[in-house]
Amino acid sequence: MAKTMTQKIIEAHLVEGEMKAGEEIALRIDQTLTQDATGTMAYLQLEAIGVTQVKTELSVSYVDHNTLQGDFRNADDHRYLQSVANKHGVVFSRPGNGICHQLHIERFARPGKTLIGSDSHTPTAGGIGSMAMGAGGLDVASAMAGMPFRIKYPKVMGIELTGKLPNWVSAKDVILEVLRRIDVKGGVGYVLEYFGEGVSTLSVPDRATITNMGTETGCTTSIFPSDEITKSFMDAESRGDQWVALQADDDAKYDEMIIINLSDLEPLAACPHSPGNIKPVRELAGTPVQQVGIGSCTNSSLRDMSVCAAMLKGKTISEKLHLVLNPGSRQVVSHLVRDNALNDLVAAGARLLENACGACIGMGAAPSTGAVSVRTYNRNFLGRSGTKDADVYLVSPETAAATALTGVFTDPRTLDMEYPKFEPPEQFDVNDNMFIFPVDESAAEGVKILRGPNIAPLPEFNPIDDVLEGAVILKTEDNITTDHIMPAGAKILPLRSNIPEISKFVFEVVDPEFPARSLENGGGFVVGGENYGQGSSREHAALAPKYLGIKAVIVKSFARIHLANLVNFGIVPLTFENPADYDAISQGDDLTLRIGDLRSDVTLTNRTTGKTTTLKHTLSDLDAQILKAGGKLAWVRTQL
Ligand code: MIC
Ligand code: SF4
Repeated sequence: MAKTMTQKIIEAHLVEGEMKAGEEIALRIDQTLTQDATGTMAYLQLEAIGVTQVKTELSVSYVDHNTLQGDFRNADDHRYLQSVANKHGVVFSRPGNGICHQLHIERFARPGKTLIGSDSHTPTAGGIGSMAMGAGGLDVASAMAGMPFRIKYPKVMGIELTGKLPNWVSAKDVILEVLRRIDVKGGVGYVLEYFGEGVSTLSVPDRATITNMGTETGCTTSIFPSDEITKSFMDAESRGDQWVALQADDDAKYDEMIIINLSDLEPLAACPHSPGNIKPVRELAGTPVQQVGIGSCTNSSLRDMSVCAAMLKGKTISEKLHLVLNPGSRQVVSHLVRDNALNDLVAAGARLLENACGACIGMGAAPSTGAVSVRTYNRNFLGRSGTKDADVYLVSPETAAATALTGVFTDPRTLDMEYPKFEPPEQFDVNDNMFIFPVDESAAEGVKILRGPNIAPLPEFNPIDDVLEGAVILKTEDNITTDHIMPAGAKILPLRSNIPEISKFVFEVVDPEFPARSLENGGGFVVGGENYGQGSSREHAALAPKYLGIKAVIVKSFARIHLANLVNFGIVPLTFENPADYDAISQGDDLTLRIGDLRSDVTLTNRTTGKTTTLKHTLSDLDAQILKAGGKLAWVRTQL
């Protein structure tokens, strides 16, 4: 039978389950990655599981999110991460080396391999043909401990690319076009698989931009074929020997199909406050802009930075705005220095930030009050920039640089300028000296793990009762992101290793009284709409509400990673059988939920209104066991 790339990789890694849409399958995981903001929890959990050496082919711990080091807390986390990596056989990427996804595709990702990462943009590695998925930290810790990763067997959406991108239109516009068509929920349950003659016109970093931001469609992951272009990229990274070919069979069947003619695309922008709110840049042209950001894991490759440098060369950015740059890696910077492109950027007035996530996650460079900020990043959720009333737009590097020059939203096609052509180098500057490779297993016992006062012990949770009672502490709308549930930014990110402290900020942008109200009520329930928990993989969005006593979340539908995180931390995820039942519940209502052993539907009695309704769930028997045990950590311990 003809197969898609997804089917080929799954078949080669299937440990349990049947390859049928919607069935739970377990996959062997070859590689893992973590970053510091989710990593401290993941390694505390790995320690709690009690495995001495990781069982994967490769596990890498990156430091790129929490790099401000405003006080001892971030620095302590980094020290912990370095020591724990060394002890357990994990490669450690030092702060300053770059952003995890850019580095992973440069140095480690491989076609045909499975990768899970405690970051929702792990699918970036799909640009090189890896089946790379975002997951909660505990799932990544379990994979490091050698356990398989469980997902619902995905459907495959074939995205056929034809034609060739016109000048001034680039990979970011392709993924913005995908988002224009299917929005932030359209990918749920699917792998987005790219194929067609247009694929060969895109470089690996271009493909990685597309798979990176594919996350915003809610998909399980996105993947490109591994072809001659992939091979030359890997050759240029001095690892051509790791290349293998991968593509779908000619007559492979897709569950869904989209055709995009690259030649027809134009510069696009995602408007506030959703990556799926797409408009052509020409319709926004002329809007005054106060900040431009170029970089992040979506658009910080050498190509992206070099094109911007060529556009800014010999010019000065508009005095009406600030331009901040966060390059993806030291390799990128080293080339920019050699080509004098860094000088072109800085001379034009760009502010050079660290090779890290930076402004993308609100770590510095927050826009001014009510500002319009135009960024090459992948998310523009409310408040994520650090300024609640800022309007953040997501665009290509070309649109960002054009806007930086004029001070107003600018379609780059309207500039009086020749389109800069970029030729990728035949050989990249490979320098792995900011990776620390772990000591040999025999020496691991002597490695001391260094902890600081901000690294609080993991909270322990009890098994769950058959009947849950309490009040609706919060009722929310559709598309609540994990940035709404557990915000990040310079104030809150340093608390990622300290659940009691970070829980004080749960739902801060929605309702700052939430934590106090939940504690006063002895916990209770959250009610929500469609696509609850989209966005970041941060398990703190489950762990911190659990710590505040949240017992169940009842919504119209869930996003994949958040649903898994709720199970992992013992919060029961339930959905309304009839979406109109959502309307019949108000914040403050007292509820009784008979969950039993979670093998069947759940009855909800609203003690305030007297109404009884049925709630559904999609939990497997294993999920039910994990939940009843009080979460995955408690359950895993019983298994090892
Ligand atoms: C994000 O882009 O939202 C993050 C910050 O990278 C998160 C991870 C986190 O919250 O630590 C993600 O994408 O998973
Ligand atoms: Fe970092 Fe932003 Fe990428 Fe998340 S989306 S990994 S915060 S650069």
